[in-house]
Amino acid sequence: MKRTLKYAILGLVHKEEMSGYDITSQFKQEIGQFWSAKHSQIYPELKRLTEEGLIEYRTSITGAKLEKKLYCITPKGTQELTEWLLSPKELPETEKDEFMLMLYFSAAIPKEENKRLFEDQIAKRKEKLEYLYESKKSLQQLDENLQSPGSNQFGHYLVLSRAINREESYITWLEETLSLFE
Ligand code: FER
Repeated sequence: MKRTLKYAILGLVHKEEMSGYDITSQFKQEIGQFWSAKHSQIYPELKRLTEEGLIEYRTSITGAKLEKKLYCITPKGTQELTEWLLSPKELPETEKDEFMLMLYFSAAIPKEENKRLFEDQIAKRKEKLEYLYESKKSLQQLDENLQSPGSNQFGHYLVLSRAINREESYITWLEETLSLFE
C-alpha cells in the first residue's frame, strides 16, 4: 500500500518543527480540506517514521510535568520526501458522487423532480464555492503576492484554485443540464 500519510507528515515537518498535536491540527484544518487522514493513524505513523530514521524528535518541557515531542525531518527523510515530490503521480480513482448515481437512473423519475434535484445541487455547490472564495480572500490577506511561485502560500493557493475551478465548472454543467429539462 502507498503510504501517503508518510509523505504528508514528512512535508509538514520539513517546513517546521511540529508536535503530534500540531500535525493532527493541520489534518483538521488546511490539509484536511483536500486530504483526509484517519487521525488515529498519525501517532503510529510518527513512531514508525522515527524508527525508520526519517524524522527525529526532541522533548520540550512546557509546564510542570508537560512534556511534548517536537518532530523534525532528518536528511534521510528529506531525501525520501524529495524523491516522492519528484515522482509522477497516478490518477486518483473517480470520486463517488451519489448525484451521478441518481442521474444514471434518473429516467425513472419525473422531469419536474429531476429539475428540483438539480436546483438543490446547484444551491449546495454555490454555497461551497462561496466558502472557497472566502478562503481565497483570507489567503490573499496573508500574502498579496499569492499567485507567484515565490509566495510561501503558493502551494496552498494552487490547491484552492483547483477546487474553485472544479466547483465553477460543475455548477456551469449543472445549470446547462438543468435547461435540458425545461
Ligand atoms: C482551503 C479551503 C478549501 C484549502 C482547500 C480547500 C488547501 C478545498 C479543497 C477541495 O475541495 O479540493 O484552505 O486549502
